[in-house]
Amino acid sequence: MKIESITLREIPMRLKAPFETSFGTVQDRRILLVEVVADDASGWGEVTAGETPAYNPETTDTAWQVISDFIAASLVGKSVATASELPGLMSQIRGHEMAKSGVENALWDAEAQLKGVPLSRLLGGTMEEISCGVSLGIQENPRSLVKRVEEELSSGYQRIKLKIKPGKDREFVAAVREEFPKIRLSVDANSAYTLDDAAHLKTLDEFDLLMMEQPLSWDDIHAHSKLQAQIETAICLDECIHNTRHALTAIELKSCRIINIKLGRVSGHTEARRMQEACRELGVPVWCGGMLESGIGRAHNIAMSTLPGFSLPGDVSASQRYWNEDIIEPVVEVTAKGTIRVPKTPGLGYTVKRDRVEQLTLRRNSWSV
Ligand code: OSB
Ligand code: MG
Repeated sequence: MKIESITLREIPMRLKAPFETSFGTVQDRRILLVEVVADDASGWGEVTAGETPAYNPETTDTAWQVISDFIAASLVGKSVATASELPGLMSQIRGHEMAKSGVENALWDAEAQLKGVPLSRLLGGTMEEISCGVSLGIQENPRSLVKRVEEELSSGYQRIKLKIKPGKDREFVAAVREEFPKIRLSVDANSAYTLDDAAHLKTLDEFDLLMMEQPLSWDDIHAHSKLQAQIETAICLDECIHNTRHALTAIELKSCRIINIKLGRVSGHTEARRMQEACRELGVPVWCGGMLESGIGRAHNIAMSTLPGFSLPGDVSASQRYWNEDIIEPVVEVTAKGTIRVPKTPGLGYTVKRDRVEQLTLRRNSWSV
């Protein structure tokens, strides 16, 4: 495949409702889209960086700069046999995983189209349907949270994840667990606690949670091993894990029993695939996390979730939970039993609404041979 051109765009997309986590609230997303043309196929990727560096160090603007100044020009004109060669070509760039992921994943889409296969199959995925959960932002009070949970359960979602932070944790989890004693329930703290909170976090053991996601510092695998030794609930790492080495370190240190894989955080499909395979060999379940993606990022998440290591429901849910109008057709829909049927057409399996993207584009950069 010869990389003929790369186009980077920024589009604004407003979430239907504000989404609150321990690190802040977002409603107006600033999303970067990458289009790579290779051998006349056009593939799309999404940069999943946030607007601020509160989840990880990247932002929409840092990704724009890194792709513009260090990635795009160096790749245009290059020929590769497969998209899995791209990490090698970007290896001199430290970090900036989300910037790299947007570019690499676009080429994976193009490659799948050129080969006439669904992206899920090109990646080695085997599932025809994936299991879905939802991530609920922090709510005003326990009562309003219970109401939200009820709505999501009636849509069929198989697992509910509650965002928590100090002061908005135990009481909220207790209210949901009391109302729904049997559901698969998780919490995600996005690094809001320290080891000093170990005794408090241990009190969540009684709620029979499927997992507690990233309670401690975003970059501290070691502290999580100390916490995991003190609590029954399985810790799941999100922010700490950027590559397979990190995953292996966390597993060896017993810092977690589950890993959340996000394409952006681990720099793209090549590394995500390697990580799920390594985890599978060690018997550690993984699942696909979400970053409030547009339909393009969502479609990549669906393809990745078909790999055999993804044995728990992901934060991959219907387009209509996020957007009044998505940028793909058809939009992502969830069945009454809380699954998404994996598309069978070549590439991402959804069509990018070019006119809509064009209309929304705030800035654009293009590189071609
Ligand atoms: O920690 O999983 C997270 C959103 C933004 C940043 C971090 C996280 C999240 C979510 C939302 O939980 C998942 C989604 O519905 O896309
Ligand atoms: Mg998380």
